[in-house]
Amino acid sequence: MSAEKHMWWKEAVIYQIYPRSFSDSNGDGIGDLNGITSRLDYLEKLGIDVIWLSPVYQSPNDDNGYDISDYRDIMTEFGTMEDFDRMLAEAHKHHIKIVMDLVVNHTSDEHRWFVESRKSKDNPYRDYYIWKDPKDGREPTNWESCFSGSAWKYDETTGQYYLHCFSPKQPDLNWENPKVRDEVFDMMNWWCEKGIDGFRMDVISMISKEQSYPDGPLKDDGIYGDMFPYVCNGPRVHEFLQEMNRRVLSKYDIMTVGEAAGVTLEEAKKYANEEGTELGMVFHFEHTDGASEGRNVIGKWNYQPPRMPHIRQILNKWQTGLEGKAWGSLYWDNHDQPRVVSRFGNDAPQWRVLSAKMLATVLHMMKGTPYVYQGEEFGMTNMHFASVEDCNDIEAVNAYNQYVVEQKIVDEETMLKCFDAVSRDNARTPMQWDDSENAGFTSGKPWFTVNPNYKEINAAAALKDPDSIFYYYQKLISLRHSNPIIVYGQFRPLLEDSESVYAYERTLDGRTLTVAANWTEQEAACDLFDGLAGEEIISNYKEHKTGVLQPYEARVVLH
Ligand code: TEU
Ligand code: CA
Repeated sequence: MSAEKHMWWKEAVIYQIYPRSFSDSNGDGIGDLNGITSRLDYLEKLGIDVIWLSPVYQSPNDDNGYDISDYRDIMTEFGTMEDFDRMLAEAHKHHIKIVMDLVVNHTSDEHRWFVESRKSKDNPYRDYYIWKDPKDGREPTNWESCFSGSAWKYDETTGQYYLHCFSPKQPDLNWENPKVRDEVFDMMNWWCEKGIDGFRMDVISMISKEQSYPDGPLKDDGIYGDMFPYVCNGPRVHEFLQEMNRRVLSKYDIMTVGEAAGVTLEEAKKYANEEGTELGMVFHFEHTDGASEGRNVIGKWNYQPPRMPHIRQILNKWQTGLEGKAWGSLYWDNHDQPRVVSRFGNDAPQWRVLSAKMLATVLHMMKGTPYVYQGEEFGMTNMHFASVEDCNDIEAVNAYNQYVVEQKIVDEETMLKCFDAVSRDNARTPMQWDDSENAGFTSGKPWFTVNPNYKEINAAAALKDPDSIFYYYQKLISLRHSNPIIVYGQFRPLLEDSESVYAYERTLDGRTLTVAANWTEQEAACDLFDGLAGEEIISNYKEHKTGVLQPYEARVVLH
């Protein structure tokens, strides 16, 4: 028996949809809810259990929906509440649950709460947000926002600054104010009563700020300070989440996952504790935002390819560290990360399929709940950005303006090389459904550039090919549903000194699952399977060699 309690969401596989780029049903070039409904048969065939829906609420789209102006209405471009209700009902008929993206660290500056709050210092909504007087005639702290520039914006009307950890159109809510917590919990209960199946909680680790608001340590550019020590994992964050759990989460059989910027292993054990007093699980970022060792350019912007031993050390630390204490999430990419086969694998035509299957094996045989990002299941790749005009993402455009145009500390060619490697736009190119115009995503003009490789890389081609990445993901998902050892088996690292092979084993009730994967395009020494009597449950090769793993070869044997 495993140390962890058995829960449905621990045995599930989650599929993330970025609605804007998933499927357009009405020809306006923008993905929408009816488009999602039309693709449920495809998702049921893949075998996933849950859809995590990136935000679909009313929003001016300064940050593509992560700036919400009305939590109880659907973004006009995505459809209506009736469309949502139909999608929810159809998903449930397809045995698929729907988890909403809850963005409550901040709202849009067009939310009525902020429109009121900024009117005057004595407005009843003033303390829904974080307002501070100037300090020595300037911003209250030296903090840099996640989207470049100061994290404070001056408001002429009342002569104060407000905090925005992201864009100036995303003012941070003041969670110290019990009225804010009442509003948020009421809204969450409203969605739960509609029958949704859980929440992914956007930057939930940032809702409690250090109330002394100190300056942060200077960052690479020597101008702004790092706010993370004072906005991540703050003094009351667990208190707020335990209150959320009591007033909302504990009343429903739902799944929760916290996107926990800045989370450490020790903090994760609190957020996702097995007693269930806060959240079900969290996302950490050590293997993604921290994928490349050292800094190649500045901040997150680098193009250094990650090394497997660095990634293995991180993932093994989390696998062994959470064991029996808290549940983890497993992901390679999402709407904020570059495409997994380009970043961690090899998207050259001769290696793309093999390396994508290898990476999927490494992740899906681990302990935790796996997440599949739209298009990952058939190996969509990064894009090439020839100029900043090709970019849509506010994070990239602002970084270009700050580092290339204003501060001139990075040249344009280097910045674009970083965009090709790690820009969030890589994940936001339209879903490649088939080889027809615009990859079958829309009959109109797509809101964003379709990756030119859609002619070869698309879902229709994958469905026709029994050896495609799609059917490999389908098998991995099916194996997780039918083998408790994959869900609850204890994790133990193997071959920890290998430069090329990532290996580990899982044990449960006297049985062992041995997993090994060669991360390189050369043969690599590995004798784990030599003479091993057992059942090979999955591999990306049909023939094997003694003593070695072939290029990008992955093998899993149950014995
Ligand atoms: O992301 C929070 C966050 O930390 C990311 O901005 C991450 O640091 C960065 O993208 C790494 O490159 C969440 C959402 O996932 C993101 O899409 C939003 O832009 C952000 O919060 C603000 O809501
Ligand atoms: Ca549309």
